[in-house]
Amino acid sequence: MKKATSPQAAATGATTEQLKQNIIKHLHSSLGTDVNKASSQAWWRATCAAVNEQVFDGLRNTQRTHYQQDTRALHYFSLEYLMGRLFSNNLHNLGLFEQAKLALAELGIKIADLEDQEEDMALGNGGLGRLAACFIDSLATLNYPAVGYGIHYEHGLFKQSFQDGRQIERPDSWREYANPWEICRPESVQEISVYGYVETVYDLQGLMKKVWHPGRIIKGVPWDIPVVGYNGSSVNVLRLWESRASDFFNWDVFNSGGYIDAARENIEAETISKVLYPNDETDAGKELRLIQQYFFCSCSLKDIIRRYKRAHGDDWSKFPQQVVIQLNDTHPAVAIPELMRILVDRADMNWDDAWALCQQVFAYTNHTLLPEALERWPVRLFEKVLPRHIEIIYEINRRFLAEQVDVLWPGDHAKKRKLSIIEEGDEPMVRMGHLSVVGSFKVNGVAEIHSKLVQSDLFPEMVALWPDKFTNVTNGVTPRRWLKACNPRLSKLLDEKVGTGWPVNLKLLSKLADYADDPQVQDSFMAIKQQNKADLAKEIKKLTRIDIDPTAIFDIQIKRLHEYKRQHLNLLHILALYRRILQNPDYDMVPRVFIFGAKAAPGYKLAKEIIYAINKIADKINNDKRVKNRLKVVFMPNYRVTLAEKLIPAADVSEQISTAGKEASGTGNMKLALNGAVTVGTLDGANIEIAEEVGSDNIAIFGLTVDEVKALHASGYHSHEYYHNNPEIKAVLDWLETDYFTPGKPGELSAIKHSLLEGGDPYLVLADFESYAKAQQLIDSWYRDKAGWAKKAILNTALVGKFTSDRSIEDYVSKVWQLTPCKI
Ligand code: GPU
Repeated sequence: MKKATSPQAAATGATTEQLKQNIIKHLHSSLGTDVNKASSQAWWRATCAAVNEQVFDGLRNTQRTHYQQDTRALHYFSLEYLMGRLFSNNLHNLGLFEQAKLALAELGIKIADLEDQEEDMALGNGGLGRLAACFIDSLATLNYPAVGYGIHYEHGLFKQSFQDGRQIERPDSWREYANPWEICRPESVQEISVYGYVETVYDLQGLMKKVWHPGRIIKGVPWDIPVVGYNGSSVNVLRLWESRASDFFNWDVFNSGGYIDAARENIEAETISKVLYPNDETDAGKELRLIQQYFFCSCSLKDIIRRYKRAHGDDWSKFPQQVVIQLNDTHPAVAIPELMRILVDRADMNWDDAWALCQQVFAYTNHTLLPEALERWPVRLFEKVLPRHIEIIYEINRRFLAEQVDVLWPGDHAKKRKLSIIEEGDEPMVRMGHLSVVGSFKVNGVAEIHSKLVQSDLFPEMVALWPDKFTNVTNGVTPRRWLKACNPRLSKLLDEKVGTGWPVNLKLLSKLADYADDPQVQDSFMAIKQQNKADLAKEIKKLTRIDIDPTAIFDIQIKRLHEYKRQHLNLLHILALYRRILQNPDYDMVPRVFIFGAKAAPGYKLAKEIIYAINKIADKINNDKRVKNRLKVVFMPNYRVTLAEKLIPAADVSEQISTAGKEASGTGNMKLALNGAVTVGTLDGANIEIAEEVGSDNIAIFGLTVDEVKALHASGYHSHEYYHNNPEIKAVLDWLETDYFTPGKPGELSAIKHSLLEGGDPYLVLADFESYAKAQQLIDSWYRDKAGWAKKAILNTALVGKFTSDRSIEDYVSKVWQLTPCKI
């Protein structure tokens, strides 16, 4: 008997049919092809176009509502947005994924094949850029008026491949054949200036004025990427600026007969947004990078001011009420003197009023304590590129030192030297962190411990000056992408056990804890993990030709390659296991596959040596019959958002092993725990808060604490002692110097050993080795107890609801932004 169709199912049927017709329509009218001969590319583009009909409706409604209600809005300034693919994310957030899947199936198309047509939008390096992407998803989902501002890089993060185990970089051309999700907005073009000189002039009243005569004018062309909130809430925008030569400038050169010169000027202007700097947490200090920073900050501020003036004219009094700007690290800190310049030089506001306004608008997030990542620009570079801004920075600094520092610490020159925005020396430098703190009304770190260290170690005097300025907002990740879309099997189980509200109320997952001991739920949960692992095993075979046992423990370390993240600690432990197996053919261990994903900055030598070593050692171990499949090592090439979405649902063990005090927060740790992986981790960054949430039975903590790290450094750390006192450490380090892993070429892997011994082991790899190996033993013994492990995995998923980026955004709203949601 035929079941009566529910109204909901009927509506779904209608959308499916509608989608189908729309896809065909776009195949014809947008792609100029038809169902019989369309390529997967064409099908994908036609489907995007069909989906965009709804996206653009939502966008128009949202923008109209925000305009009519004249809402206060957040402006997120970030050099990086690591968006990944938008296809399935947009479908999920619009609630259309199942319908689209069905519609395409009826047309004989597998949706997964279409997903693979899309290039990742990789306009970022790592955690900082991905955080920005999660935040704009949450802002739209929670109906907060917000715009993300950044750069429309022509080339995102390089693509990685391996040649004889060494990293090769190739350019990323994500929009070579156009990107269906972006809209160019020529009506909102901005022009900005760089170079030139500053003239001092006096007006009719005899008042001094500074006039900047720019050396070059550059056009910023905005591209808007709609950001679709979950459940058809708001559709916000990510506005990315592309640089072009200004028409005015071209015309000028052209008229003077310099046709070739004009072409060259074009190329120079276009260079600004050409490529993302691939350095993660290192200050490159290059002129072009400073110009990138200024270019997008200036375009964005002018865009904000244009919108404000449309509603409020020349009355600046409501500006701080309407506008809040979040600086994603110090990369956009030049926005502070730029707003001062606009107010003082262009709007003729007096300094005190302008500064008061500025200090109500900016807030700054610090993402690292690593000294090499704290941005400093040579004063002489600033003088050349932004001659007016350096004057403004000097004036901000003069007043800060006279009116704040000298008042609290009268006559204390050491304090002034330490707090000055200008660092004195042979090459005077602008300290962008200092500038950011002085110019902002709030400063936050990204996990509890990190925020404490920002206050105690990085800016203690600033805290003394402004105790209320400093706060914490622990990072989070969007559960829409990092659970619902990437792990559909687990999502379905969660829908059944805790209801369907969890994607927007992640704390609901805690209901799953009630089932942690339920054998049936344990079986379902682990069966899902097993299926995800089988899928990943196939992917690994496809990408690396390596066969792995899908029932082994999948132990995953995915993140940028950095000494402080200690991929080499993981590697030394792998070598120790391998050695134990060779020394004892019956060595008893649960089979384990160690999986890495990591890009190294192209100029970071040791990081690249570590990649090479992992690949060489993997090669040896994977082909050694004596290992009998107890151990496999896989380095997945070209780690990126799309690969993370395949790895994370299949992880049993999550490696979060940074030296305590070095990882500001981490966010991969959250994604892996959310998908039921058990963390092996140090008490660093957000690991500490994850441990608090899941409890000590469900996480393997090891290693020195922040205080112990400090004490060890203070008392004098000698890595040699660990080398001489621990035979296993000595053996594996010496092994690296032989030609065992690189036949005929001894010493090819010795860079790691040298950095740990002669190099002094700055990240305490050897000091933490023994404790790490013990934690790994614990994981091994835990895994042998099937029910016990299932319980731990379930509790990880159940108890990490805190780490949704929705919670982070609500924290920012209440502690920093003071926004009101605006229902569309
Ligand atoms: N982070 Br600064 C980056 O990914 N890139 C950077 O340039 C800087 C920081 C990361 C932190 O290392 C990581 O701990 C944190 O979770 C992430 O930012 C987001 O806050």
